[in-house]
Amino acid sequence: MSCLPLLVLLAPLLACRSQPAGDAAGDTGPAVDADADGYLAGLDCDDARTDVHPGAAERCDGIDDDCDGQVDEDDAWWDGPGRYRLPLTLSAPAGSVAAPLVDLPLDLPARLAEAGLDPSAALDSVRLVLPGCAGGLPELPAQVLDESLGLLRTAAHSDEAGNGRGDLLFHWDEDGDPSTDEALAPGQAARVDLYFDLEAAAPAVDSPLVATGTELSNGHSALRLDPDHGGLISQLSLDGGASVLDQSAAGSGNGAWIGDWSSVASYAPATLQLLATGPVLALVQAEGENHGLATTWWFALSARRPELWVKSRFVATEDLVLDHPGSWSNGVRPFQARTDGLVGGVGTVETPKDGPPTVDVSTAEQGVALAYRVPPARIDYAPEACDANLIVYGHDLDADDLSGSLSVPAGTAVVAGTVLVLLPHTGPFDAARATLQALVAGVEVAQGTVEARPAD
Ligand SMILES: [Ca+2]
Ligand SMILES: [Ca+2]
Ligand SMILES: [Ca+2]
Ligand SMILES: [Ca+2]
Repeated sequence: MSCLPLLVLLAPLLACRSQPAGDAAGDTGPAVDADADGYLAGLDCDDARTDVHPGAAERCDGIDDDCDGQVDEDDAWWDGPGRYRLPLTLSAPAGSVAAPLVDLPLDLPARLAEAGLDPSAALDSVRLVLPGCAGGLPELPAQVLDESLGLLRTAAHSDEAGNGRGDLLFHWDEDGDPSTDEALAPGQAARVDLYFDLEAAAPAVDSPLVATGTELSNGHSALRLDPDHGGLISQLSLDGGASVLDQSAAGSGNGAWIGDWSSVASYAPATLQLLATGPVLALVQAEGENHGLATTWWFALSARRPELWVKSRFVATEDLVLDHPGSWSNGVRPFQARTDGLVGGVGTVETPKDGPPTVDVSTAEQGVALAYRVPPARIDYAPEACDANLIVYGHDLDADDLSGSLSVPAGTAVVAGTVLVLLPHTGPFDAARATLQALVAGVEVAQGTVEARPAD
């Protein structure tokens, strides 16, 4: 084949490439750019506005800003100053929970770097907006935990403050109106857009959360923690009713308990510290030491839900030996409770095939249901044991044989970080079972790709 026909074909293309861009405007309209936005009138759907042109940010303003023929399409940008947007897709658990709490681990520098963008955005510039101009792009209250605890997730996670990594917490709210609680239907997916790199502060939010170092309440649940007894729960009540839970009065121990009947956490004082408060979540840390274990508990209550989240971590402060570490009487207990407000209540333990084990103690009027969101490595239930209110126990130690004794060097995380959900409820457990299981399953969040806002 000769090269000549190919050269003949290429000649017009080469000629076009050498022309100034403006000379090509004859095909698309008059060679004027009245608003000087860089787009000639034939391409610009409004040549009198510099903020309207192909590639401009589509905003919820009743006009077609980006000249694609669609007005206020679904991916329109929030009319705030945020430079970046990260689409989030929420996926509902199998059960239904009104206004479920969502905990999103967030690493902004990594997400920006993936998109080839400036990775310096600050974590505290994050805002959440419901997409869709028809809904008015309502902003959802959100809260960032820097130096994250990985609150609703696995092992303890400490993190340098101010490095753009942390946890974002919010409640799903379909209409952005916190006076109404909507559920994600089982299997439903929903989108929220996370905007960041904003200079404007988030608007103030009325939050029902009240938090001190020793008490948390939100209009649903009220929690009291006792610093003289391990920092543990001395009262958890619902809707002003009687207490459904009391750890500090437990006779045989709470929390860390390793093979010594006298090692009762509630006999040891603890230091309580309010780590975070509102608008979404309040979080108290209780630190203590008991029989060779440094114990830390985190108690979290959110603004719109009655359940309490309890995370625990126990670390050996000296070389320890656990005798019979697989035995319930000598294992480490991440949680134990008495339910003094439920005298006459009967414990119900369920181990369904398709969900997490749950425990409930209820009267006909009220009760408290419990299940692990993040269980310890070993978990068991002993409702038949001498203390009928022993709920769950276990530990995270990795050992081949838990039938003998187990050496635990100082510094070992005996319980590396469990997360228990406590759901106070009215009526019998039947009414609360599905909610508890959905809480344990949690809302899944898929992060999309970071987008940079187009220029106006
Ligand atoms: Ca224009
Ligand atoms: Ca628009
Ligand atoms: Ca458009
Ligand atoms: Ca609502």
